[in-house]
Amino acid sequence: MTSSLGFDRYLQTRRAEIDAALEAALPIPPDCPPLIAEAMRYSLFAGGKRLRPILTLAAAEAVVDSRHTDGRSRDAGMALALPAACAVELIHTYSLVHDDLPAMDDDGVRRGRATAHVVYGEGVAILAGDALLTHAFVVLARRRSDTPPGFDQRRLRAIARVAEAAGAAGMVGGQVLDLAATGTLPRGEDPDRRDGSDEAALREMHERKTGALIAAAAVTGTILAGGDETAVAAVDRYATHLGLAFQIVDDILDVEGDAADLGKSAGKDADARKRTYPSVHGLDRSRVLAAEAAAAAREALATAGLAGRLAEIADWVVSRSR
Ligand code: GRG
Repeated sequence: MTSSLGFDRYLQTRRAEIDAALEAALPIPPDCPPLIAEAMRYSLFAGGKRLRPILTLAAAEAVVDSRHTDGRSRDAGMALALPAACAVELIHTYSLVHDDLPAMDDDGVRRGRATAHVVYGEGVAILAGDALLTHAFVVLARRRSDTPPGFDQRRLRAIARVAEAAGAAGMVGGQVLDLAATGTLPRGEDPDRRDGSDEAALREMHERKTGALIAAAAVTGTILAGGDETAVAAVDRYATHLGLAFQIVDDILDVEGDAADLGKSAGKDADARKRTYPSVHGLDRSRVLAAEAAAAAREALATAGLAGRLAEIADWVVSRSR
């Protein structure tokens, strides 16, 4: 039972649960070569916040709690969301491994340790990212014997949502916009180089690059736990605002944060002359925008009568220092 815990303890409990599920879900030799198993674990268990899988579980929890079920049904409902929690963290970790490559952001530190390509070389780092991404769908699609009747429909819907969020319409598309915006692509007149308003371009890039997976994390938890369409729509709105708040804070932390706290290099956005919330709006206005987005996230929950930890997660996202 996690409903009576303080928020920090709640996060710790959820992280332990997610880490145990990830550990159990990862391939091990002889099912795969030892090196790829090691490289996948290296980046996955490097101390990430686990925001996305925590969102998945918190959304599932909000759904099961809205039904006022007994403890056993509550735990069973939550367990249905655990594969999606693992899947979004696997995909998120893959994106970090690839983002840090010399061909992209070329970063040497992530989650407080040397990046995967520094330790394993570029080839293995690319393959570890590929394997993390692919394995996410193994975990999501795997059938368990104890799932309720009709669950396959929910599972398919969750798979489609996660795939869309990770692909060309979501994270991959956002990363392309990011590369195009820094002007580093070989083509002079790139169609993805946006000349319109800075604000609209910035928003689109973030909605795709980080917002889509954050929204998918929360929505799949809602779907798998059996939430109705009102709950799914409300959580979708909540997580879309939350994703924006998260990204604004990420941009602020890149200016003001401490590299040791962040576990990655700070000041990279300014060095790369990237368009960010502080560069477009200034720091003070960016803080106001983050707070407004978090408030809008909380309001979205109220419309569906969803309680639980999602509102506290919105507060955490804007008050975090890493
Ligand atoms: C390579 C397809 C591909 C995509 C990369 C998400 C992404 C796209 C790149 C990450 C670069 C970056 C720093 C984006 C800003 C927001 C972000 C995703 C920060 C890292 O997420 P956290 O703070 O990290 O949740 P932890 O380590 O705590 O999980």
